Amino acid sequence: MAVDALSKAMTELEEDEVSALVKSRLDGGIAPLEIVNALQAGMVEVGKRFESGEFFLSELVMAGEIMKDAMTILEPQLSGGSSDSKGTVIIGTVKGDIHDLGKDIVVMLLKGSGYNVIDLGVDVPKEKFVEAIKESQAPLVGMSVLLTSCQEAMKDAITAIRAEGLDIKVLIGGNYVDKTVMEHVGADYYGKDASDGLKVAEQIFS
Ligand code: B12
Repeated sequence: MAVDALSKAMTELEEDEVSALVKSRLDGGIAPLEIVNALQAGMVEVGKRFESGEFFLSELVMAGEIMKDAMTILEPQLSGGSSDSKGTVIIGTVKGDIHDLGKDIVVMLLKGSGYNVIDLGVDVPKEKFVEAIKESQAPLVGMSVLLTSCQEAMKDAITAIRAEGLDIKVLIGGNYVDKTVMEHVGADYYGKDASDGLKVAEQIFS
């Protein structure tokens, strides 16, 4: 199958080409989440090249910067939607993990769909999740993880939340997250992408 031009430009770290394609696709009426999917596919390839030693950390950093610029173009479309508040969702990337681009897309989409989002940022310790849930009384917390080495930190955070007896649903997401990870860490839901996250929120707040 032919590789999408935007995915390819992302993988090849062609900064100008990425922003030009993002803009032209938006102008052409392509859905922002479809554009995100193409960027994400390009990122997965960047990850593979990093893993195989073809790319170094500097290229990973560069890819992150290019993605951030693309998200700046996409943000008004993703988070500019509704102004009414459907409820509060807490979200954060788990302790030890500083990847935030995917989480930020989930945040944008939830905001754009009318949710109030408390974004705890990255490298979030379990205590911070617990504190934010107690303070806000939110019924849903989202956790993001990209490093397999941080899966236990996610489990610890969920265990800490359950130990407090808090009435909250836990939604997890990240590049490798699936049903097995969800069951292992004791989460209630998992999402493969931002729109899965939105579907879970719609279900909980309906
Ligand atoms: C860019 C990048 C970086 C950037 C991050 C910049 C930033 N601000 O986030 C930088 C350079 C900082 C970085 C650092 C590192 N990285 Co890195 N990184 C990547 C890369 C290439 C892309 C990630 C990304 O942004 N993708 C684009 C977004 C849009 O996709 P996404 O994150 O998957 O999010 C989507 C879904 O997963 C989902 N989602 C995500 N979170 C959530 C949450 C919820 C609730 C829901 C519903 C959905 C959801 O929705 C999103 C939108 O659709 C990945 C490769 C990959 N396969 O993912 C490696 C990767 C994750 N990194 C990796 C590694 C090893 C590292 C480092 C350890 C490298 C090093 N030697 O220092 C460090 C770790 C730093 C740390 N402590 O966290 C490995 C992890 C391997 C593993 N088994 O754990 C990967 C997989 C690369 C690889 N194949 O080797 N990285």
